Amino acid sequence: MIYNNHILLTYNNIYRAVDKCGRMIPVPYNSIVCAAAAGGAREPLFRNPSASASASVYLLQFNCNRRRINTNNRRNNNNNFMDSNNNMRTESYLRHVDSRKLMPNGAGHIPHLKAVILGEALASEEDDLVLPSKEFSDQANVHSPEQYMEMYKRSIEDPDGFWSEIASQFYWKQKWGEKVCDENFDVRDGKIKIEWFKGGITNVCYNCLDRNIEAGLGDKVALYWEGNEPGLDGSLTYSQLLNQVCQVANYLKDIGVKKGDAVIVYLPMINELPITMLACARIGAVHSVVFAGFSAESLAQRITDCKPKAVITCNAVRRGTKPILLKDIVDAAINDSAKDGVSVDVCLVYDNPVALKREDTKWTQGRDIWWQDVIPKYPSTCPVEWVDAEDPLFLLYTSGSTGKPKGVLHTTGGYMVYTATTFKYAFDYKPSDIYWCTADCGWITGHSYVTYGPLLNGATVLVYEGAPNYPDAGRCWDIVDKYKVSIFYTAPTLVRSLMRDGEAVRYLYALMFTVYLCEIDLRINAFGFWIRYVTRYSRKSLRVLGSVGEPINPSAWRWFYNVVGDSRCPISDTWWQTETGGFMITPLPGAWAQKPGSATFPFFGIQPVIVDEKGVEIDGECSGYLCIKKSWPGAFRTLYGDHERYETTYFKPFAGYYFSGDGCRRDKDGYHWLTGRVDDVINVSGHRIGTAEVESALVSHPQCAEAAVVGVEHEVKGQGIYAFVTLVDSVPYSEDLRKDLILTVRKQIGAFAAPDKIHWAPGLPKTRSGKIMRRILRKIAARQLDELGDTSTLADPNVVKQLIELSDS
Ligand code: 6R9
Repeated sequence: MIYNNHILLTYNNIYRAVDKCGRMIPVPYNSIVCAAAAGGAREPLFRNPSASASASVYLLQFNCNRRRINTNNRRNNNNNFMDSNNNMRTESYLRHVDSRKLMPNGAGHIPHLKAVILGEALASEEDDLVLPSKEFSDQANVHSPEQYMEMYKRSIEDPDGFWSEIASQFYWKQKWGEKVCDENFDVRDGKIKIEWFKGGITNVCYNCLDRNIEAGLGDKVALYWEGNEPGLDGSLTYSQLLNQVCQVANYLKDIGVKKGDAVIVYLPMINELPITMLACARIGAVHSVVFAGFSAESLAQRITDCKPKAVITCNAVRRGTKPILLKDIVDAAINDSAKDGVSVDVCLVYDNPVALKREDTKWTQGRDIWWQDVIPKYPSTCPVEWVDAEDPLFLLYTSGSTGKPKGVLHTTGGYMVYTATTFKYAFDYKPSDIYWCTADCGWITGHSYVTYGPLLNGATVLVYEGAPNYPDAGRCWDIVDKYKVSIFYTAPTLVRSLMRDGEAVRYLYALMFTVYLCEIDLRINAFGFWIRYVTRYSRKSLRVLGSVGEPINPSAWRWFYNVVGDSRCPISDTWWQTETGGFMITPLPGAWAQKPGSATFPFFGIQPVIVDEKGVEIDGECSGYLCIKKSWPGAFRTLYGDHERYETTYFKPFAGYYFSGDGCRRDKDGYHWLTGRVDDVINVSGHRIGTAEVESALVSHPQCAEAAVVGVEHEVKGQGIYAFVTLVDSVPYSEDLRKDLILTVRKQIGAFAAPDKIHWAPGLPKTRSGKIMRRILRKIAARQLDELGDTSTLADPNVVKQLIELSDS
């Protein structure tokens, strides 16, 4: 049925229209009747595969009766699921919903448009359940809410038993001591301390490679590598990977790198990056990977802080068409750090002739050395340095509220057990999977879920060097088809940008559709073929999708689910942080229904609590600050060289808890909805508003592609809401549209949340990992243009200039 040029869907007797961009628009029932009566209906356009299915819909509902806030319950062991005696307070029960009665015609594939629009038309996001198929659940590692609850209950009631059973699946030269976990999580009781498997002697590299090879995986592909240029690729089996890791490990030992020494790695996404990380782990050295997009200044800051024995880099890399001269950046950084008294004696440089010729690479004799000239000469076996579970594995710098980056320190045993387990369950990993995570190893996601988590499971991992939209926006799906990728893990920002690139195509679809009605679609269909960025690829191999890095707004979630995953693949929206080492709140894809935009429930052993500003736990349906009660194996142990800052930032704000810095809402069914960093919370006339909430409302407008909201000083309200808005391609800026956007927010959140200013933004200032740099937006909003700070880490620094030019438009 067509309504107002939109495609109309019905579901649960609620009518929604789908606009040209695939977004939902509520439609009053009367309008539909009118539209149909006026001849707007054209049947049959909809097929509903589920209408005939006899499967029932189960709604997982946790009992979240709102309880009185009890200040005394902070320090006992109860959480959302357990009572004060540690019994399962929260009974899970299944509310049985007869799908055949409630699922009307209207959900399902629309044959001619080949778009999939399913399960979107529900009254509110909270009730918008997307269920895994029965086939998926049947084969899943955790296949039901009951199985999850049983395992979760054990992980909380008997964490030592739960985690030591899992840890025993790994190789330990010597088993850990009496205590599986030893912690002080409360600053009031002294120094914060987290230790897991202390006294246990192991090695993560050994567990990733040697152990898997001994188990018969020597010939299995460990790493596929896809270059920036289509056609440039390679692969390494587990045995080949071990050989190369050993050669690098032997070289590092030869130049004097010892257990506990730091090594800075500044490499692009080539196999040599995980190889170097594993080589460091093998000899007990502490790697500190710096994303090869950071400026010389940032790199120098990190070199000065951790004083590495060597820096490992590459002469240059191509991302898209752009060559980036990494060695020049390293040279400048090493010069800078020398001024601060920290000198680097060895710089190992991988020769990447595709991006830059050897002879064009600037060279410092005596310090610089070509990777290819030395590494192949070293033996391909190397004895393992056995380390304590609490010896450091790596340092990863992450930005804090001050200018000085924080060196997040992770140790060996707990991190190993935790990343492996989270990977297995959150992605429902099976040995036949081909896994691709688009993150760079310069971020925590690349540590835990490109390198360690997957390799510990003996998985086949794809490493992609290039830009996701090079040579066009179909590259990701081309790669998925080429390698038969079955698990695809990415960031919402990538989802949105690929979704946006598809917009032009959708306008064309609308045109094609109109012409189709006139029965002359053939030629236009042929034309449409080459620009259908997603649907021209099969993507049949995909089984599980994943999202990380920021809240995924429901419309991006739906596009990811419906278009990329063909409404087949559950999405694991994994909430976690550099500090947490691994997933904290995440769907287990076969176990329960998802809600678009919600990270759902805690992983095993994780006790999330929501507290108010006084640090009082709030139960049931609520919003507040997200904290974690009790430690988990993957937690970071300190900030390198600054344990005090560690305690002040994470453990002092709410004594007795780890404070995540994120806001969170728990809905009536117990689902967790991350609302963004609390430093991004705006307080307007006493109303606390998450920037992510306003952004989500703005992007639900059909003509808004992306939005970023910051607070600005406001004479009357304290803070005002300032929204930067990127429109869908080719939509012109207009006063009417501005009003309409404000109205959308008023409607979705309330008048108090209406933006005071809409600032048109052709693009938003993002880091190369895709995070919006709100610091810059705040300065632009406040017109403090001389205080913009370092913009060199932006993916496109020009964006800032454009925004300033549009300030008063
Ligand atoms: C893994 C990673 C951590 C911050 C975190 C939160 C945001 C990450 C999220 C998410 C909502 C998710 N975040 N995953 N917010 N839903 N699924 O990104 O680590 O770079 O340290 O960032 O990212 O705000 O506090 P990191």
